[in-house]
Amino acid sequence: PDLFEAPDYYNLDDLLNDEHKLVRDAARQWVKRDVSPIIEDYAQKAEFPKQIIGGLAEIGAFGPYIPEEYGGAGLDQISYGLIMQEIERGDSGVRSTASVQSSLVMYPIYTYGTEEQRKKYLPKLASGEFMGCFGLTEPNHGSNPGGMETKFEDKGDHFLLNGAKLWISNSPFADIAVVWAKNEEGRIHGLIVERGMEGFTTPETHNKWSLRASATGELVFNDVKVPKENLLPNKSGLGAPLGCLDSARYGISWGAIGAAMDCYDTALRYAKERIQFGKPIAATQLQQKKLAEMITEITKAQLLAFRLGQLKNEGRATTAQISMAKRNNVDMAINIAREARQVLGGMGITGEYSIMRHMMNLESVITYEGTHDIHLLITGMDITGHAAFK
Ligand code: TGC
Ligand code: FAD
Repeated sequence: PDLFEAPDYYNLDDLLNDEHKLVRDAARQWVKRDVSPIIEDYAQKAEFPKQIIGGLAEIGAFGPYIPEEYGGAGLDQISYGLIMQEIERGDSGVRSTASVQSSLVMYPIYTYGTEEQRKKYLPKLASGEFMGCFGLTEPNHGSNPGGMETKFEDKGDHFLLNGAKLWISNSPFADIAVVWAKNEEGRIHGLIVERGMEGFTTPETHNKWSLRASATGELVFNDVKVPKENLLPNKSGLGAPLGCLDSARYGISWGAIGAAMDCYDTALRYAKERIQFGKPIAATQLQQKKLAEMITEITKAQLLAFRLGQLKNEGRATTAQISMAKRNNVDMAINIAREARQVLGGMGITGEYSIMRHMMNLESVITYEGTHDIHLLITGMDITGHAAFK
């Protein structure tokens, strides 16, 4: 990791301002120092490295674009993207923790919450004192969250919540959960559920071959009494959770570039050093094809993410534009991981190098936050006007 040089084939740095570079470099240094040296071990152990929570907060990874008065870093969307890129260069599971905290927990509290909720939760989430998770997916409803069965009833002085969520990042250790559930009329609302509420449990999901350094689990609600002041009042309907996904998916479109960069950088260095048949394998046409295509795809993905960041800064990025970038960039990264692994031959399957871990992680990234198929269907709907998933 000490030798890492970020690919920047089209001089993208010229388009970044001083703040972007400062934020990016701080994140890069931190990942190099505190994440890369330990992450393989934690992935092998299938454990989230809790000791990095403070560091994530320090580099502004918890609420990068949340205003400073609520403890956020007050940065723009390009800085947010660059932070995600650098973190995912280390590990997609660590980036997941940051994505969830920022875009799926702080964003809905900031955007749909009351002033009291903002003041109560946001500063603690920004500092990492509180960790959050986001419960949308259910055992019977993944790509189709609108069919959710988790529900809450108005009991006068409180709500009574029942149901279950599956595949929830950070759930096993989260202090709070932003949970999406239907009221008596079938309308979706967000509720803040706190650890310790009676009837609320968070069993961990074991035996994952992917995203092993991130904790994943369930959220189970058995007659949980949720205080009325924990309802997010300012938006309801499926559009509320989908609005959070727009922000997280945008961050992932940058994050995937980080994983791809690390695979490319590792493969390039290895190819230059590895001698077979009396010459570096980098001097063979077949390995050059792999490496040349990798840098081409990374460059295209960088331009897509950068332009999307500009549109986001102007408040003009559409859901369909975000879907295109998430889908393209994650697919780009997983393909690069697969090719890069082959460049390393047998060494590519070991934990001595990061490539196989990235490759396995990206199998989750291509599925969560809307599968590869669903994002294609969102693009299809946008250009044809027909929703093929209905
Ligand atoms: P549809 O009828 O299209 O829309 C329902 C309502 O929502 C509105 N809407 C949006 N609003 C804001 N932002 C968006 N992005 C929106 N997209 C749609 C829409 O206008 C409508 O409003 P209204 O007022 O007319 O009711 O909904 P649908 O049920 O047909 O579904 C559309 C579909 C399939 C695209 C959507 O359900 C979808 O995106 N499915 C994928 C599910 C998904 O992405 N789940 C992710 C779970 S979280 C996660 O994976 C975290 S991973 C951890 C990490 O980030 O690291
Ligand atoms: P399904 O929806 O059952 O899809 C199965 C297959 O069918 C997929 O290939 C899909 O593309 C395809 N398919 C579905 N519908 C159609 C259609 N109409 N046309 C064609 N093909 C279709 N969720 C959260 O709420 N919070 C989290 O923090 C979170 N973290 C996650 C962490 C990990 C490690 C993973 C793996 C998942 C996480 N998820 C989380 C859940 C994730 O968002 C879902 O797995 C994802 O949305 C897909 O849902 P599913 O797994 O139920 O697959």
